[in-house]
Amino acid sequence: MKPVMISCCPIDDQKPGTSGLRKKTRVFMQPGYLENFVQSVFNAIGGAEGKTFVVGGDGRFFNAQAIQTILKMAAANGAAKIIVGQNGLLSTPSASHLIRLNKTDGGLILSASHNPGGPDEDFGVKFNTSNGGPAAEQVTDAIYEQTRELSRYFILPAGDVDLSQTGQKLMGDMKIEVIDPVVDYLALMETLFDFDKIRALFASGFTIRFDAMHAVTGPYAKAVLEETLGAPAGSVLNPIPLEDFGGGHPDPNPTWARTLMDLMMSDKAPDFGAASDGDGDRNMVVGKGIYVTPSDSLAVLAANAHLAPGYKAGLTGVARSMPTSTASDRVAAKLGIECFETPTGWKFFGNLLDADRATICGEESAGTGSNHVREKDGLWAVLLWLNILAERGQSVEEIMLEHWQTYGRDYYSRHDYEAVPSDAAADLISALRDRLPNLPGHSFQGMNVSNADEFSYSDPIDGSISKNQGLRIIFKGGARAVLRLSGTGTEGATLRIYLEQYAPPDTDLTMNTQDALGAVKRAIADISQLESFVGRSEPDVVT
Ligand code: VG1
Ligand code: CO
Repeated sequence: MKPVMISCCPIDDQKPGTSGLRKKTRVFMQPGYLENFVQSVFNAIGGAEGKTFVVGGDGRFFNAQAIQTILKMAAANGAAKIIVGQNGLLSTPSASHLIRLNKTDGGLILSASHNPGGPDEDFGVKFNTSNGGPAAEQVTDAIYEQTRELSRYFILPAGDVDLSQTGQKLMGDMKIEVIDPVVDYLALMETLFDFDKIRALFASGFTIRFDAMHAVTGPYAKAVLEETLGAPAGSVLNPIPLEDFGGGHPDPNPTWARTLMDLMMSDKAPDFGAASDGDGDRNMVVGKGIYVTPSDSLAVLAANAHLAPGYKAGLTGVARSMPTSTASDRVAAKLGIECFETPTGWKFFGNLLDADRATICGEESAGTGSNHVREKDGLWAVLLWLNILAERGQSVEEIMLEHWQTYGRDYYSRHDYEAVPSDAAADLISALRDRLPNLPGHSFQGMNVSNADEFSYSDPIDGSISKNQGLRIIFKGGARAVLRLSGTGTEGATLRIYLEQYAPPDTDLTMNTQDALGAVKRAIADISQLESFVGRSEPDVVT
């Protein structure tokens, strides 16, 4: 069978965002649209000839069809082998692991992560390089350039491959290995955590509810938590991946994981609650009656990681994205290790992890991970929490209180304004950018600005510079507001306002978060003229 060359026209809207290319599913389903991007990936990395890739996705609508197209294109471009998850399923962290384990040339992950799925919702494609991590900006820039000049792509006119059974297949000359998505991932987790201790914890009556939100972590969580660690059947909620995630947003935050939140705040709450997102890289952690902000979770995991076998030797450093609270910086200082502040998006942690400068990384958007893979990893975070709970024998609430009494507490919340007209959002940012130099020394709603700038990152490993990564306004008295526009949305703009207020250990550590942030919220609304640009003063999503 011979590859067919198809003439096509360049497409100008395929610039990868924070995490790959995300569009409405129907945009991806247009003839040639996915093909254009996939061929551009192959071209940007010097061709697919003789290479091996991992391919899988979160099972959302169009996943199965897109995988068949990618297989046929990889075969036509001369790829030697593709490792693909059974039924096309792979969580993002397990794809990252498989890329590393099998020393492949990279992988294509099909997901729009926490965005809803279905014919009228979102789809996405992400390219990860041979270190297992999301392609760095230099690579995504090269892909984008290709998409805008492409004139032809290659595809094998082969029939679809049956991905429902594991085993070896052939497509033309290309090998296809269909694997169980869970096996290698589970084996990796066993090397990091004390499974016996966690098993004993469950055997002692400790209860958990893990909401897989009808997304890809269902099969992983069932295999790990229920079948391996002995959590009773039914501990994993919504375990079956559905093409439309049952109509929900597979986004583990207090707004979209409402059912779990309500349960955790009720008198029927289990000891531990957790949820994960569409592609399994995010996690939400909730104790009985207490929500743990992702920024705090990162800090607690960093402070206690040495209790798990995989991190017994200690951490080399901790990295967080800029909008993430500074809670983990204080842990790093106490441990005497480096801490790093990177732009939003996991791709910026890759160099630090590869160079062993950071062991644990995290983002305020419910992403935590370590050097075991090059992606954030939802189930990994849950297992590290369980290992810590098993070792310390305390509740989540007790652990949080002790942590705050030691390090102080960062009251933290993100306010999202969704579907804002793109022009209005851009105007707000540019007007605020212009005002930044004049803010320090002035007071707004009783809050005094001490510093204001636009974040720009210089990568300590390769020296690359990433500009325009968010506006930060720092106030006297330990408050901070950060504003940036989302790079993962598919409709209009999403304005993210990140609010933070530090409370030292000897102050009130048990305030209501939104109350504690009231002053900084009012100050930033005033400074940014929020209502006059956006026409609203209350957010759509509060995390
Ligand atoms: C969001 C989050 C960011 C995260 C990214 C991808 O990006 O803020 O922290 O890395 O999603 O996560 P943005 O540009 O919309 O703020 V996922 O779980 O979509 O792979
Ligand atoms: Co995700």
